[in-house]
Amino acid sequence: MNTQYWAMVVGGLLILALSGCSDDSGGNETRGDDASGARADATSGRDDLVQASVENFELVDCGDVEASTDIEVGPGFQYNPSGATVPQGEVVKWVWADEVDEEHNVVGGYDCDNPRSRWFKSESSAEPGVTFCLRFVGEPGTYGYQCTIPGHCGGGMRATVEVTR
Ligand SMILES: [Cu+2]
Repeated sequence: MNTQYWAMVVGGLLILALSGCSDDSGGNETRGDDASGARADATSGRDDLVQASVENFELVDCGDVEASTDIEVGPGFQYNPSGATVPQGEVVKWVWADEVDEEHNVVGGYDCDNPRSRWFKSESSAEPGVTFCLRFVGEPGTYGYQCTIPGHCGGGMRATVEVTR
């Protein structure tokens, strides 16, 4: 065996070792989206809100239930009332206002940068009279929601539902 042969073997091993190390980083990033589950609405400016999870809400068909609280969606970037209350276990019904002229929706989470569509998400609609119903089965406390049409939440289209005993 000559020196050239050993140089080739050592060189080959080096290349293998280097390529084996090269993909250690990356692929493990966690993002502050729905995948993170029950993370607090940390940047929402509201530390009084319940750290909810999907189990706190039950999507129901508005045709099958009697809602105990109605909230109007729009017109403009608002829900009315913005601070609704509902007894625990009862249903909130969102109704798209007669004057609505652009798309809105109802999505869990108060932080505009971190909507929780996993908790609940209505359709996006610009149709007056559209409804969305949700039974609040979680612990008493204040729950946030928002409109995720770009610019709406930042423009003020977010609100809360307080669940009472
Ligand atoms: Cu909207």
